Amino acid sequence: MKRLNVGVICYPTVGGSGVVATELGKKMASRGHTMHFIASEQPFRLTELTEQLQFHPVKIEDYAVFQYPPYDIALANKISQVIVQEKLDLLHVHYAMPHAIAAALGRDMAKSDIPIITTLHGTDVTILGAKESLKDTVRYGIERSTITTAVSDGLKEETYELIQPDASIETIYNFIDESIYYVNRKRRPNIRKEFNIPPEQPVYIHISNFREVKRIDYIVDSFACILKQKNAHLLLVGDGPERKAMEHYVEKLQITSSVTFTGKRQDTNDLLNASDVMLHLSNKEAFGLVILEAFACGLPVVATNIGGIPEVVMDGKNGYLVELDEPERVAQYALQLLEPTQYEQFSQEALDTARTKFNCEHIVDQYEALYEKVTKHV
Ligand code: GMT
Repeated sequence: MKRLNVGVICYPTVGGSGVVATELGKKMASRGHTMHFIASEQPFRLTELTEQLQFHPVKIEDYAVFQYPPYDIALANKISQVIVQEKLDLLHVHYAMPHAIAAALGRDMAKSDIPIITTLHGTDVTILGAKESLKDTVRYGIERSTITTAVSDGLKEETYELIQPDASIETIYNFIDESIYYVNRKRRPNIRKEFNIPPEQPVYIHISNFREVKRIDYIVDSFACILKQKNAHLLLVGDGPERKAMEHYVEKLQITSSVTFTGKRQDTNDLLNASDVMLHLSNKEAFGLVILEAFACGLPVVATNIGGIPEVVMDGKNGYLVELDEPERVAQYALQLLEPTQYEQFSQEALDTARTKFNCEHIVDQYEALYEKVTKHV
């Protein structure tokens, strides 16, 4: 297919949508396309810039009359400039708010009819799109896009329900680059030592941005139920608004010696390999990229039956699904999974899920086919 010049708009900081945008960009670059990332900072996973992977920073102007610096407008302005300067063939926007709207505006500013693909990632619809103050804006962003994709059928359905756009939405699942993950059954003695975890003690892990939707309190409650039956350790990896409150909660439950808040870590691969089971108990989740990362390291996952999660976690196969606020049941499954025969079976199924249903090259093919479709007449 023709090699394309693609403008990619995404959030540069830690977060699944930025990770997917960057990993997809890298894969597209390796297929010969030139990817132009347009963002406020260089996306954190975009560690190397090349001829095929370029970065265009958005400069945010402040001025005394502004109550808030207008990032969305500056982004649209940059998009307009990059469309012209780099002769872009298409824009791929990740996370509708405000990126889809800025893309539509930037395209108008450039007097261009360049196609826009918008990928919905989750809270752009389920939280922001659900607000009366933003719903029309999200709908506008979707309707002004040439094609809209969602990262799960669950998110697609929720978008139709909440936003009712006059547009069809296609599901393209998330992926991870399976080749960068590994399985190490020796369970990383260095990590266990760092956190004072005895060699044979089971380790549960949760990784997130510690926002309310991640329901860390539910994870802690479930872990407290596990502790009533078995000595174990909980690694809470990441940082965010809920962290302080959760540290206090763990103290209140008097389980501090069994719980480690690691903060943000780069070595999540090693942390996963030092662990046995992931707990992911969000009350909203369009996909749950971190679940795929756990699978790629052979970890089964106990997760909530919410949003797109049941499309990733197959109950009784690669993990277990639970409803909100049933910590006893989470504990029951989490302990059951440690039983060696069951563990091996679930672990193998988890690996297979990451490598087949969410196979990276297969998903990149689907995006590339969309790129080809929307640029056919360009
Ligand atoms: O969680 C968010 O609010 C933002 C977003 C992000 O940038 O991490 O997360 C969403 O996109 C991820 C990548 O597609 C999905 O794996 C997450 O499930 C989704 N988060 C939610 O729906 C809560």
